Amino acid sequence: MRRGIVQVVAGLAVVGLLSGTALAQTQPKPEDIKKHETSPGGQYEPSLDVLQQEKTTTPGTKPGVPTLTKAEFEAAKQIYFQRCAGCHGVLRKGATGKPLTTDITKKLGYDYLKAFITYGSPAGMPNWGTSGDLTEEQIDLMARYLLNEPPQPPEFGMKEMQATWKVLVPVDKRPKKQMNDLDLDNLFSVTLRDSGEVALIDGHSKKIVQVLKTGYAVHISRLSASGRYLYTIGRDAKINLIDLWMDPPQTVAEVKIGIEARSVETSKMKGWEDKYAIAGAYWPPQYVIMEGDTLKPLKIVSTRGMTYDTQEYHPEPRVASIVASHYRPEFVVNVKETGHILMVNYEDIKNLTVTDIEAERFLHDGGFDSTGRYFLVAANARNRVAVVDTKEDKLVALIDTQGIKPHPGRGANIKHPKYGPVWVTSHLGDETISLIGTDPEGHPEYAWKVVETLEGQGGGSLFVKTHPNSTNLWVDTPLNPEAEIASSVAVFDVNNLEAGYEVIPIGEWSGIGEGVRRVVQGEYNKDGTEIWFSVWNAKEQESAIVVVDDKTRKLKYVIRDKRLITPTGKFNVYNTRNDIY
Ligand code: DHE
Repeated sequence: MRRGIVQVVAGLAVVGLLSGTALAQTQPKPEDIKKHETSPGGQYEPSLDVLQQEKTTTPGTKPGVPTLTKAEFEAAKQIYFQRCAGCHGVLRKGATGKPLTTDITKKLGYDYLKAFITYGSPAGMPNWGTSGDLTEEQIDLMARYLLNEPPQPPEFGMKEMQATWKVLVPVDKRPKKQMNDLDLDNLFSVTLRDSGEVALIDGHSKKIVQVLKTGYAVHISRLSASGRYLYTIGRDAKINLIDLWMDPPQTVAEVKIGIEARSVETSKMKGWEDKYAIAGAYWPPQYVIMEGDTLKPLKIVSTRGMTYDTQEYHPEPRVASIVASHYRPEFVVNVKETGHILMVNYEDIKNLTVTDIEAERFLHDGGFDSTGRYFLVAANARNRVAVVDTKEDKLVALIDTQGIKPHPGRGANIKHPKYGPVWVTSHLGDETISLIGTDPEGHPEYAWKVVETLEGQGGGSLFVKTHPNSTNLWVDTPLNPEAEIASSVAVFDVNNLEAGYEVIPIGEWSGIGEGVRRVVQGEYNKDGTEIWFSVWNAKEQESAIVVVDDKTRKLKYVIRDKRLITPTGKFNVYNTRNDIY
């Protein structure tokens, strides 16, 4: 279960077995039930949907431990990977949540576990029972499951990778020049989350050019430095390499680099354009360097190792965001649970050099400042942002963002009238929008400090966005519990931030009447004259993309098409390959 059981479990493990009084304390007083409800920030934790399907061996039963039938064990395992592993780890050794290994759970006992799963805790453990997310039978099952040894999911090494690797169109059979008449720089790759596809949409006509089959629930798209190749990564760790020069664009190679994954990137350093690709996995905890134009896996590196601070072994530190340095032939690999930022030099893959920067635990998502030199990444469970200088390969600062659970996406770079260039992040846990100074040369007194905070519509924000040609700062709130806030966005005038925000009712503008119409992730066109928002409904409902004129903030176009199933992330080719945001 997610964060929370945490502190209590640790405390009780020290004291020993639970007393009756302690057990009673897990059941909150009726007037305190509300405090146990899960916040939007608490709900936004990894669901290991692919890993739950994997075959694992069922550990044998031990004396004094409740027996589970094979079917019960499978059902409990699925719930665990979907709901609990994101915080407590695949092996139950702890991540943002504390460990739930059997030495601890046995001391806590069945009744305690059951009550805790039912009511959650104000510290962050979701109230699975009282929220109605899990039934009483499921909670009974989970309490018994936690008393049994956890299953060990399989590894995924070179043999497994090679077995999935396919070059569908060999390099010498590919076109030598662009064969279609698309304006590739203004093409958008749009994740169709629940259909396992991406849609390529023309930025001018707003027509879907092509829908391509991909891995399961693609997380992000990234572009090669030349703009020719598009890489997508599914949650199932499947990468598709799409050649945008073909008519129509199509997948030319694919490979699976693990079982659960979220990030992919390609080499961008001058002289190394399009040469390598890299992807990071949640399970097994590893990153993989591949040939850029074929996806041939070349090198697998495990991220298992010591936490940066207490220097204790962590068996499953996931790979979160990865970006490509513009200053050195390096990838910046963010290792979540142990808090290391790895500068992986790809000049000599056989004798790999990695500069390991101690940063902060629970690194998640981030982006560059406006110069492309500094990389800012949120350690979201620590309410901090770490800043790395990619020219010097050094940590520059660790900044308390003054909000709860920063979640920048790649962030937004605005020119502040007083503080100069600043990078912006919003938060999952509250309405704070934090502005961090990023100009140590021109504005040294403001560099790497929160220079200002703004108040947005509320918590549940995932992404902020602007463009160098715009003076608007857009802030979404798709995970806010209020439907009206989740289906609209706030927009600030960068030159008059104190005036507050204007609310733009994107969900309403979509013309769709059904569903929550969560509005997620603004993405600009190449020129920065319009911004696209996804209106994200459930799979069986209608979704849309709403295009807003950036200058007038008025509706420009609504893309409604039955093929647009659960659109979420959108990646403009030009902006993505040049790190413009
Ligand atoms: Fe994301 C970026 C992980 C849920 C949409 N997400 C990222 C990155 C990571 C990550 C590590 C950075 C990748 C990079 O830059 O290399 N996301 C996770 C999770 O672990 C989490 C919390 C739960 C899960 O089980 O996956 C999660 N993410 C979501 C969603 O539910 C979203 C809203 C919808 C979806 O499509 O799944 C979502 N994540 C995105 C998007 C980006 C992203 C659109 C890229 C934003 C950008 O502008 O770069």
